[in-house]
Amino acid sequence: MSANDFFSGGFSPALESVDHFELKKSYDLFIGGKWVKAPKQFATTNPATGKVLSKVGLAGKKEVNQAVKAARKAYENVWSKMPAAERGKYLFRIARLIQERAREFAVIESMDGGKPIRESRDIDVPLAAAHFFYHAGWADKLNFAFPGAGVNPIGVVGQVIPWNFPLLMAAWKIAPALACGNTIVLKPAETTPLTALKLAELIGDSGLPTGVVNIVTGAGETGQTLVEHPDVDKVAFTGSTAVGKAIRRSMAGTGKRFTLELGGKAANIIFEDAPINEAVEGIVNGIFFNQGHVCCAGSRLFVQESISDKVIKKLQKRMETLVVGNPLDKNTDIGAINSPEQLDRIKNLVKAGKQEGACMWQPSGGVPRKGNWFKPTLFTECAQSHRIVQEEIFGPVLAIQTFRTPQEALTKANNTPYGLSGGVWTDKGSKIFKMTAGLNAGVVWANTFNKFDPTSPFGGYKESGIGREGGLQGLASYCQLSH
Ligand code: TAP
Repeated sequence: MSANDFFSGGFSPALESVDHFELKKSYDLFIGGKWVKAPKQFATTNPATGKVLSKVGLAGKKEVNQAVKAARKAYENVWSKMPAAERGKYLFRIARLIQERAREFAVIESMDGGKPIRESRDIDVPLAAAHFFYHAGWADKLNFAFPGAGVNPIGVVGQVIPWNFPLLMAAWKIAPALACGNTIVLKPAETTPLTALKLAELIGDSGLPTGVVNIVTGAGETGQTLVEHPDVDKVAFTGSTAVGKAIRRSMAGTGKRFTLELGGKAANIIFEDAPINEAVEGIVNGIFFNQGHVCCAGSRLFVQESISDKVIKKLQKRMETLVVGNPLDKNTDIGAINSPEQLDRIKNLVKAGKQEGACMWQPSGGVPRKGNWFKPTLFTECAQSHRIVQEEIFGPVLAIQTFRTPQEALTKANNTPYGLSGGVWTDKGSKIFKMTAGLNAGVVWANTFNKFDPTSPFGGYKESGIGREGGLQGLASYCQLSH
């Protein structure tokens, strides 16, 4: 496929080059510091073109067991015994290596996952490095993080991550676990294994003692084998609520520690006194960032009735300018949908939205002919009971409702099984305090959206999960604290 097969929004293509790194034809599993062949392999494809990028190993029971054993050995013989300041040095080294190879990681992330290069370059990769830097700093200061407490590692941690932020989610999981003295077996998502495997290469280059980090690729079954392994002391899972519930059931009675970071259906609430143009940018960023494949996406918009016509008109005008196209083009705002399965899920929920009586609008621009694409979409005339209002779509689809009073906005915003994130746009500080305190969500942004920082704990309530990642709260979940 040539650059011209993609829709460019009228701009000349500004393509990121792909000749500065090497993708191997196939990748094995990273176990005990070695590359171990799996009995079977599966292909990982570029969702923008449908082309196979590489083949990766499918880890079965034997390989997962081998990885857990390697992690146990490294835990007992090396990592838990190493002076904390030495552990910190490895984390600093990994952080710096990510920075050095940032361009390579960004391009592979966009090719394997479909997200725009601007986002992988400016958000995913720098934040992944920032997570290693942040946790490197804590490694020898854990007694100051939890004053008065005895701080010990937990042991071997089984980590399972989703496909929407593959490298960043790996960093969120690996950095705090290592800083606290644990060893790891990590399973990336089936559709986006490549940056985790590149991270394995980098970890090898960093000289990290063998077996401290093991990376096993595979599908859901590989993840299940890992989280159910009897020698895993803690499970850290990020993914859908349905799988999170199944994992929690399977862990009942095992005594394993766990954190579950699950789905969301965030409310983005715009008051009539808000700075409207900024709020419109916040709405766009809230729902169309990463094609809406974001757990904390502002997928439900609540606009105060008095300004709803104005906001919707401005939003539609802005949506007309969004470029949907080649993820490697620096002009692209919305890249490819991660997989045909996810595209089907989006299409089914959009169909349900229309059937249930909501009113759909999409901009006039086209989408590329080949690959997985979905136009940025908004729905008005939505009811609280509509599936598009209640269920996580995980795509570039926004459900809009209106409200008259702050209390009405809060009641509607909290009427979902989820409780991950939210946003409030208003000129009044007092309203910000009232709304943020009233929203049943783990993370709430005021006059901004989708801002992430390693110092800030992230996580949800209700069906959005249990536990936090980032900040002191995230650190605590990788330690055994005794008082
Ligand atoms: P899932 O289908 O739940 O998959 C997540 C991971 O779990 C993948 O690696 C998956 O492997 C694996 N898996 C599947 N079945 C499993 C099982 N029975 N036992 C153990 N592991 C299993 O989610 P997804 O579609 O990849 O990701 C989207 C979801 O993640 C959304 O709901 C989103 O909101 C949520 N998410 C939440 C957060 C936070 S921080 N709350 C952040 C990002 C995403 P395969 O890929 O091979 O199926």
